[in-house]
Amino acid sequence: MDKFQFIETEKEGGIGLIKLNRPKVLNALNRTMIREIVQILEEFDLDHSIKVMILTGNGRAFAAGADIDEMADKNTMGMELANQFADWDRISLVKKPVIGAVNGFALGGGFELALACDLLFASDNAKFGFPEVNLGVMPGAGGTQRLTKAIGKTKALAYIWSGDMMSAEEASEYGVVNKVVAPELLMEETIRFAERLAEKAPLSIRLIKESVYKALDYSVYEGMQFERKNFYLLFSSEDQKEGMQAFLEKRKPSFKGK
Ligand code: DAK
Repeated sequence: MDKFQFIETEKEGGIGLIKLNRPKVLNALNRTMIREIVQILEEFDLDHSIKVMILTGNGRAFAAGADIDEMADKNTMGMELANQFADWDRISLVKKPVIGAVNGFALGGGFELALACDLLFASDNAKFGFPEVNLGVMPGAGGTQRLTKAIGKTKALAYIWSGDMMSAEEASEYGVVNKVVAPELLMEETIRFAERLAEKAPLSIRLIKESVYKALDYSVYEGMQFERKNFYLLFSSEDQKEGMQAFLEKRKPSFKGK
């Protein structure tokens, strides 16, 4: 596919791979690139052949933040009128699993993009951080919220105030990333995990994602009410019949996502 200027995409065995591709500027995110990322996430989300998406960066960065060249002369009302975050907000509406494979710097908007992924695998040389404070701004695409939910107030404030980078090891210790691996194994390990998810019942995977995210906003009681509705909903799927019948017949289920 060559319809994109700043990303590369591949489809293989149920997995949709998205690679940020401005390696000379460490995959700095300009508006077109953000729009392209959102466009392909939405396309893959509707593509029945794709079960899981992986987002990574070409070169030595996942993404070193928003493109500072593009951002430098922006003004408040211009950004508001351009509805700058409209594309960005659509990332969290993606229903299928999105796994981030962080291969180097994930800074500013790059860290926010990583935090918007459902799971993160990282190379042992990955570095996460919010350098906005050195530019006279602050995270604006979810950083103060998602990092705080992930690691708690005191650690989040220390990182966002100082702009210090978090190593892959620290990110793993704090539960920001699921797994840290050697750089040469990053894609292999990420794809292996994605392939395991791709074999599961797609509707279960989808409603589990939706239910788990409710846990971030709802009380336990409200969350459990929501969870129960999704649990019931799966009993109207063909895959529930297939999954349970296959167990009883001691064979592998063949899920259709219906
Ligand atoms: N923007 C533009 N160019 C960048 C860049 C960035 N964010 N990061 C790196 N580059 C460019 C460098 O300018 C350099 O270009 P040349 O000089 O070669 O032309 C090239 O990439 C290689 O970078 P370095 O030479 O600096 O490489 P080093 O290894 O020495 O340093 C570094 C790596 C990552 C520590 C350093 O490049 C760095 O500090 N980069 C900037 C990090 C940063 O401040 N990021 C921006 C934070 S603000 C939004 C969504 C999100 C946001 C805003 C809006 N909407 C949806 C509307 C988020 C805002 C931010 O991210």
